[in-house]
Amino acid sequence: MELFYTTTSPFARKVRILLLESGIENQVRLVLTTVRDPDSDLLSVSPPGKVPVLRTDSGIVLSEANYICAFLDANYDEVQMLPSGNEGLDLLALEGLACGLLEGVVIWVRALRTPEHLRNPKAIALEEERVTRCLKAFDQMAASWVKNGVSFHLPHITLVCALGALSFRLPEIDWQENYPTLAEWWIQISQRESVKETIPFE
Ligand SMILES: N[C@@H](CCC(=O)N[C@@H](CS)C(=O)NCC(=O)O)C(=O)O
Repeated sequence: MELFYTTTSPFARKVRILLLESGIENQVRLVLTTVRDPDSDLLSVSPPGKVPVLRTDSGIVLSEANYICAFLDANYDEVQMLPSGNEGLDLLALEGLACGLLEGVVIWVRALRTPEHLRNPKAIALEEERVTRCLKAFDQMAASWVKNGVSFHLPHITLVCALGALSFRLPEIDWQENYPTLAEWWIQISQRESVKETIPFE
């Protein structure tokens, strides 16, 4: 299998962390690619031209991080995206929140990177409010995560990717200052090899 990725993409990071946490990273060849680039090798593989993309051994091209994770979960015993039963349902609900935060962060960053004269202040404020609501919710939840020790399932991976993107793209937004419990969890979780190995860089 081949995983097309960039070092900055939080969506690709999600798949990379899942591979590392499952111990099957050696079964996948990582292909560093470029996006928003007319010469990118990715375009002939996947017309949307977004990362991550997974090309399976049989040549099927999968895009969208969540579908790639679902494929890995269904095909590799080592991968356990979510536990079964009520715990799994709670984590599925949490995964929805974490995906909402991740998308919010990406859209907010994109809106802020638009040249100033083309910016839409209402759209920017809306995304900022979305991110703020999600961060508040996670800060409250993080109290029991910090107290009860580290559990690390799919929503926690997604949350790491969202917080990592926020720190990487908008370091001036000091979320750790405003959400100290979440920051405490972040410090604990940042010790994991899968998290350290996938820190975004340009
Ligand atoms: N919904 C997609 C989003 C993927 C995505 O937007 N990736 C970004 C990098 S973070 C990308 O490839 N952007 C290139 C572009 O917009 O052309 C997923 O979950 O995989």
